[in-house]
Amino acid sequence: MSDSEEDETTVQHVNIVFIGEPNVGKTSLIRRFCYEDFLRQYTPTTGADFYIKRIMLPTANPIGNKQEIVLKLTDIGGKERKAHMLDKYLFKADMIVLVYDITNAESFENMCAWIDTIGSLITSPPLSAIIGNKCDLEHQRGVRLDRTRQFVKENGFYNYLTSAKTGEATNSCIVELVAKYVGVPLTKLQKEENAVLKVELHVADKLAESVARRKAHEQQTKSSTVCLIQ
Ligand SMILES: Nc1nc2c(ncn2[C@@H]2O[C@H](COP(=O)(O)OP(=O)(O)O)[C@@H](O)[C@H]2O)c(=O)[nH]1
Ligand SMILES: [Mg+2]
Repeated sequence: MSDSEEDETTVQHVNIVFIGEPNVGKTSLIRRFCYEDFLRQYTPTTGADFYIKRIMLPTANPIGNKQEIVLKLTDIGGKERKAHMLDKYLFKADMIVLVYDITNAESFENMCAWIDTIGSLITSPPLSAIIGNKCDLEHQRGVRLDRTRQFVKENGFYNYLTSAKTGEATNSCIVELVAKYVGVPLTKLQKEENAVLKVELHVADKLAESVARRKAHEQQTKSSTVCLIQ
């Protein structure tokens, strides 16, 4: 095998659509995953926002090549269930993630309405998961665990508990879902390795950002110098 074969990295695009009631933490989960940040104040999402994040996964192929996954994360505003654009956002979804807030029983019960809406808009909904977010507020839990288990069993969804606030299980749950989608079983070690790779990519993104900022600043300084000369 040549070196170039060994180093070969395939690229795959995966589109995950996040839906659920307003205020459950969809935007916070995505921002935690993409930028490692968390905002306390609530700014409702209108329409939809789109985020791109690259992650590396091993391949199912035993030679051990890596595959780059370009993740598109679609963050849909909680009010979009009744709006007319939802079908457009769902049309190209490879995965749908339904988010509820574990302290808010209504946000859990309303997932049934979301599932009905999805069913009425697309014929064969893709791989889906539910995420119970705000698990740092376990002491305020308003959704019974047996209710969640029953729901997951009835609908055949993957089930996760996360906290966008503390970061608990946020990254691993998204990485695990993507790995399931592309058909790669992840060992615990690989999940940890991936976390490291992701951080490296994040740092690389940040570096690229600061280089771009510096260049823009230099450019500005140059043009203002020109103005001064003129
Ligand atoms: N305690 C706690 N608060 C959270 C968590 N995730 C989001 N929030 C807060 O919940 C509110 C709504 O979050 P947001 O992500 O905008 O919800 P969205 O409408 O579903 O996108 C914001 O005030 C967040 O700071 C979490 O895991 N724990
Ligand atoms: Mg939002």
